Amino acid sequence: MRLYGDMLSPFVRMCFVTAHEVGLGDKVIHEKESVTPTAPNPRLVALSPIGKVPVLETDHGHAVYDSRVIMEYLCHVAGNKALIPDDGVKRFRVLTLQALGLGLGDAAVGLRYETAARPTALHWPEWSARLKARIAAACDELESKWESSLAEVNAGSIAVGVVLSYVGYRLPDLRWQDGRPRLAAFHAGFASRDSMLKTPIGT
Ligand SMILES: N[C@@H](CCC(=O)N[C@@H](CS)C(=O)NCC(=O)O)C(=O)O
Repeated sequence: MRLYGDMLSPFVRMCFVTAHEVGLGDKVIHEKESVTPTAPNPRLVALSPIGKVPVLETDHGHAVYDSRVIMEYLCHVAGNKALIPDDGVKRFRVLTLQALGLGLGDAAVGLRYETAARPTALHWPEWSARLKARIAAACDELESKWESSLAEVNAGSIAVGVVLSYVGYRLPDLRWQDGRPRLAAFHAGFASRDSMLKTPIGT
């Protein structure tokens, strides 16, 4: 199977991290593609009308997107029941943590586009402030309420761990670690996992 995108995208990276975590690292071919919000990438649009990364092309030629569906697909192919448990209570806890990580990722990528891609004359400070507030609120929630789920490797902790790396890399001025020692400790441990070391930002 082929996975399109690059590791600058946290959504792409979390799919590659998942592939390594479920033992499919060498089965997923990396098709490096980059994106900008205003110019569609024809290779991606041929696979998905949404035109965002990541997109996975299965061995049967089917397109699978977006990141949360690709993560589940990889677990399914590997027969892995640990990253997205079947058990109801655990399952929806993990999926909610994953949604929190993805929401944090949407806000962080959105803020990056606002500050680095949008022409200065079109800046909308209230929107940037709202995105910053959303990032802070998500980090506060992760610090205070999710320690036990983050202690396990699951689809939620993967999404959160990867997105926090992105926030630190692209939005260092936010200093997300400040005042959040438990989240910082989680991230330090997660960032040293083999799956993270094999998928560095920029590859
Ligand atoms: N909901 C999507 C979000 C993916 C996403 O936002 N990808 C960004 C890169 S980080 C993208 O492709 N942006 C290009 C665009 O907006 O056209 C997912 O989880 O996969």
